[in-house]
Amino acid sequence: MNKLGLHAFVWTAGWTPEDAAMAIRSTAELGYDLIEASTMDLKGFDVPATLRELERNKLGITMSFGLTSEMDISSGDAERTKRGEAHLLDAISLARDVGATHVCGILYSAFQKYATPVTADGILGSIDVVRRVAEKAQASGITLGMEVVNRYESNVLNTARQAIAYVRKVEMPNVKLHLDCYHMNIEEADSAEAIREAGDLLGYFHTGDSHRGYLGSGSVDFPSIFRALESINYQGPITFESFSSAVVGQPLEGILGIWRNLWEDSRDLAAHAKAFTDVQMKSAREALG
Ligand code: FUD
Repeated sequence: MNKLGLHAFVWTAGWTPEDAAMAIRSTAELGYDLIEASTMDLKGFDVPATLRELERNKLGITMSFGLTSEMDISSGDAERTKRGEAHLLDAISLARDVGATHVCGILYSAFQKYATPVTADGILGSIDVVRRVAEKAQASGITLGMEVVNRYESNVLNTARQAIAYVRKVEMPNVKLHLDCYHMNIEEADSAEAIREAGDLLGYFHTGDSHRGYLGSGSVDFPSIFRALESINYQGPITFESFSSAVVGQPLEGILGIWRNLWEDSRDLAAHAKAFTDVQMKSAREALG
């Protein structure tokens, strides 16, 4: 059974004990199974408060983030690669301490717009680091999701096919693809076919519409996406992600280009996404029966 999740930025860009309590309680109230905490900054993360609220609300947790340019493990630069590896290892410790099942996002490069393509050495360096990080993650039962993002957010994994090749080279059972239909809508010729190609290598899935607003109000073909997920018998998390300038703040606002409000009411947006996803999953199950 897929666990349904909600990205914490639907509620708040912060993670003070008060932010965490509000985001976790609100996510659980709407019937989600997990919250995806965005851990761009590991230092501000209050582990005891998070654990207490997760327990109180019977909610699971996953984590996501992207590396900064100073931590770019695909840069081919020894210092930056070392900083990136240290950061990834710290993130795994944090994930273990809060009981996160998955750590995902742009873990393989910087999370930014690049001006030049990645080099072959850069990719090999990234794969080596991710393999070592995955070994530590494996000891705590954590799956790593390599998020395939559009060309403006990384120059390494922009298509499912690139990610399949990357993950096969990492050769760790807990390193999987993390696909997101917002990004796929930009880069893939056929998003449903890309999901089918990923098959068993798919470990995490983000839903988001073409403008990152209300699900179903943009141009993503959700019925075909959910049928593809059903056809590969995908059992991993499905997390809804949406960004509005009312919440997001820097650095994500700048990286993602969130310049306008697509919604005002977090609760209404999140409740709608849950109901929309339930309907899509049910129709896909019935269609493939
Ligand atoms: C970025 C994206 C996100 C990002 C995450 C970081 O475009 O899709 O999934 O990696 O929000 O927490």
